Amino acid sequence: MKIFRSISSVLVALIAFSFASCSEEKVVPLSTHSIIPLPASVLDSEGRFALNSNTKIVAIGDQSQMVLIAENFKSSVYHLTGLNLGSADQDQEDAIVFELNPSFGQGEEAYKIDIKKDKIRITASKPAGLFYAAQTFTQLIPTDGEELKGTNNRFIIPTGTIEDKPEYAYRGMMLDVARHFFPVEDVKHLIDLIALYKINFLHLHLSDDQGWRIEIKSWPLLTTIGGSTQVGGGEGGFYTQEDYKEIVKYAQDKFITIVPEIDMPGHTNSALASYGQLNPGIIVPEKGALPYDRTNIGVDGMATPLYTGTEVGFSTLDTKKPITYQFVEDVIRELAEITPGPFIHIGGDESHVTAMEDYIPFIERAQDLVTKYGKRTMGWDEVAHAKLLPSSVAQFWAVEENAVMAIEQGAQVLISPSKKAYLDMKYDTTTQIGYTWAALIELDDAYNWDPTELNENIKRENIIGVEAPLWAETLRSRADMEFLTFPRLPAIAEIAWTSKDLRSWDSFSTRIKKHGRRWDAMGLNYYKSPKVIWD
Ligand code: TNX
Repeated sequence: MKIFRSISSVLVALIAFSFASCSEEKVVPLSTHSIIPLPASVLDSEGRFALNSNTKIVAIGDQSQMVLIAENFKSSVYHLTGLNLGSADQDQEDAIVFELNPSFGQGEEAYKIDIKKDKIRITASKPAGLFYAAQTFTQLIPTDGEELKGTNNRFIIPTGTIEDKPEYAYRGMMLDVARHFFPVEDVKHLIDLIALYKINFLHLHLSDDQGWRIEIKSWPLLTTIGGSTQVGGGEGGFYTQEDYKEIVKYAQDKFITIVPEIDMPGHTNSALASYGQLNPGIIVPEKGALPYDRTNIGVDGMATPLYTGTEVGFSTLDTKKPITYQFVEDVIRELAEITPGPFIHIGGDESHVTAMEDYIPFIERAQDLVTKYGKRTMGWDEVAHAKLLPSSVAQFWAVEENAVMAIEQGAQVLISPSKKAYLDMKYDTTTQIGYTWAALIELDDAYNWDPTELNENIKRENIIGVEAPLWAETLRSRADMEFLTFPRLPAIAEIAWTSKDLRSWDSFSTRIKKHGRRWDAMGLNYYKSPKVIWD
């Protein structure tokens, strides 16, 4: 009897289900949609909006700013649905209205999406907010983008209201283009991907021992010699200043600010190989510490050999010679001229062969030069040994005490703990690429932490935001870059965007599945973490 009852209830449920799916499309309520990063507030209401070929886009507000938002949005909708949405000037029914309203308040990046049966209204006080709203909205469209649907299709969006704003102002990713060079097209591709998750800073690690990747007109050998190779001895490459400007502009259109890094005074072999004048030639810390024949490194003023290995910490600029500061100033000046964003990153990590008494004044002079050219200094946490300006930012990656020292000097910290946020760490022991020196970082490890819980002296108000660095010693292709970045980057993006009390692994691990389906449709080479039950 019991069995019969349960069989019949299953049958009833099946019939009800098939009836529902024939007569009307199944709609996932707004609050259970798979939005990443999770918005601050989502309220359901009874009803549905049908996105279809008659839906019009209406843009209210300064048109010079609105065009970009509307065009970006239309192109995302087209790629997901095949619908070619038209525009209308008037606020009207069956429209998605984007409204730039300075009195909306709530901060520069906040937005509201109000979905009613006959109209969707998206409001923000700044274009960035509208852009983020568009990213959220495209995640609501019930398709994986698997094929271009015919224009007769309707896409049902549940009604309700989303109100949202980020926890942190800086939500970043770093790409190391020095160890392996990535051409402009790969960087643009990465920008497209991270913009979907409301990342707003892309830090480019433009120089290291193995390669110098940005044209500096006053020191041309940096790229012709210093940029000529990479880890493993491949061809290398570099961005001309025009290439760099193109990346900056492309990123800007997706509300992403480029943070250029020139790593100094260590991690500079590519510069020393290009210009021997920068080589102190006295640095032989201990026998065997240099990863190559030290014929030249030991000779003051001689260019070093190019380096294609993966050791760190063996090189340094000559911190005592005036020519070094001419070099640093030229590089910072040229970089500042082509960088509209507020930050220049001076590196400062792992300068193991620079004596502390030389390191400190070097960092302070570099910081002064960044300030002279109108920018704020960023540096890896070691820079806190120097006297930091309150406008400077120390990027915590390894030593908590350094981060605390920076805070005590009035500077803010950017949180990139290598044990949690390093995208070049392997997922598990079977991962083919990446490193293990900091940790193995599975998807739940990348998700289950909070910047305010690392150290009691690193408090919410000291933190500018979160950044996930992708070092590239072991990466050889765009596919490798994708594999280590996804799905961990969305996890870090949620830590940076969504307030701590709203986040949970259970919820995230359910929502990420839907993204996996879209990534499949895009042909993205992501890691199918066993921590998630993928669709
Ligand atoms: C440490 S993180 C480095 C990089 C390496 C990375 C590899 C940091 C500031 N320095 O030079 O690429 O480890 O994981």
